[in-house]
Amino acid sequence: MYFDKKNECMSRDELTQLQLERLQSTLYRLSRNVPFYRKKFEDMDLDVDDVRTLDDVRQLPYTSKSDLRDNYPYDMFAVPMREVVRLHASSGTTGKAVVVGYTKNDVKRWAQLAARVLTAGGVTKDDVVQIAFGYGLFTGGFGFHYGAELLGASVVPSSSGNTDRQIQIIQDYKTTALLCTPGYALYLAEAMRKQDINTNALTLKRGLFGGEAWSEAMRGRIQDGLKLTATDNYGLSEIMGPGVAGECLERGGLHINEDHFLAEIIDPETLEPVPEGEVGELVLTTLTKEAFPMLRFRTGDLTRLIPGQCPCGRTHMRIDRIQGRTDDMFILKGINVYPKQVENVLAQIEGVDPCYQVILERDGVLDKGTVMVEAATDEFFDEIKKHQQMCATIRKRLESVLGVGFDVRIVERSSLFDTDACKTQRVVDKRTL
Ligand code: DLL
Repeated sequence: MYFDKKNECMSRDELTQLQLERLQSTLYRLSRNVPFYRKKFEDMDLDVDDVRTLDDVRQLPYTSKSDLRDNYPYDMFAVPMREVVRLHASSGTTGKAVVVGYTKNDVKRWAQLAARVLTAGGVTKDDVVQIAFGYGLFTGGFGFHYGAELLGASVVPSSSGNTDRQIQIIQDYKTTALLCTPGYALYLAEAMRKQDINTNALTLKRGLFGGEAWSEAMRGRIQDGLKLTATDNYGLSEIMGPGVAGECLERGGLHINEDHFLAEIIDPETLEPVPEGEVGELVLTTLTKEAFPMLRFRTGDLTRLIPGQCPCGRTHMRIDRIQGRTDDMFILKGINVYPKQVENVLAQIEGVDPCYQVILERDGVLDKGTVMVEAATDEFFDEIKKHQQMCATIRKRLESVLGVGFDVRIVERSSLFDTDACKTQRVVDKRTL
């Protein structure tokens, strides 16, 4: 099932030509209307007419998150405010939030792209779609909302939070498709387990999750817990919100809506393209955005291109699930550690969930790291010896794989999930300089 077969399945040649034309008109728009880019082009002695092939994109400047912060709130807009019909903002957990704007056309296209990823994830007009992403400045709620309406589905804008009410809505409204962060999906599953709700008797069929990093192990637990088919959805406010890329039911990677976004994967150190299939930083250029076009935006998200064509028939390339961020590495006792490495160790240990949090503290002059991990069952809490053995096993494995020691604490299921933020913060660094 496709929402827009013509564009989702167009030949690669046609797609390349379309991308080039759209890139060129985006460059004109930027050099005409955004002083930041005009100045960059001038400083680099760059004539936009010289961009004649898609490879020429490599001569163009990157845009970083700090460029956006420096131009807060409206200086990156390429249209006057009277043409802007909607404003959203990035979550702003690391510094000032970025404000993004949409024209009427942007909002219309956003709905179409959200409808595409919803359809790819198995949602149809016959579905009752419960959107438990936050409605507000966060793009998750509204972004999916208009896409689901455009599809003709019955939309329940339940927004985030209030778990008991969400569960009641799932049961009473006979929700068939659930949309939220993967962390919240797991939290809902656990809340239902505690309430002895028979999830086999629910009408849930599809789950479209995204907005934060998750793993195959988490997918498995969500699917088992909620009895639905879970697909991964990627997007970011700076580029549009949800609808940038999404998995089809083959679940072999997330198709990027390439007729609207040009993707590159670069080495974050050298800024050169990585060989096809290797992990690097995802860089995105918008090809049709009017109010907030972005040129080579460095997302900070690490992924790789999945080579080959997807059996679903879509010709748009796929990226692997996001494997982390360029800025999420931390240093403990001189050793570089990525949260993904911690997660990989935990995923191989039976009895604990892939839900974890790393706490970094300073004890006098010494750094200390603690890995908190949720138990898969309640049994560890009943038997002290078992609990201690399990902690020791995890400690040993972490040390041998990461080369640095952590304390380990096993905590109850769902206890690490932050219901306000609707996300689990993976690394909490309490060390002060
Ligand atoms: O999270 C947009 C969104 C909403 C996407 C709902 C999907 C579903 P921001 O708040 O700007 O926008 O956060 C964007 O979240 O750069 C990634 O680091 C992370 N992220 C988003 N989706 C995924 C995903 C929305 N599927 C930032 N897997 C991005 C891993 C994700 N990380």
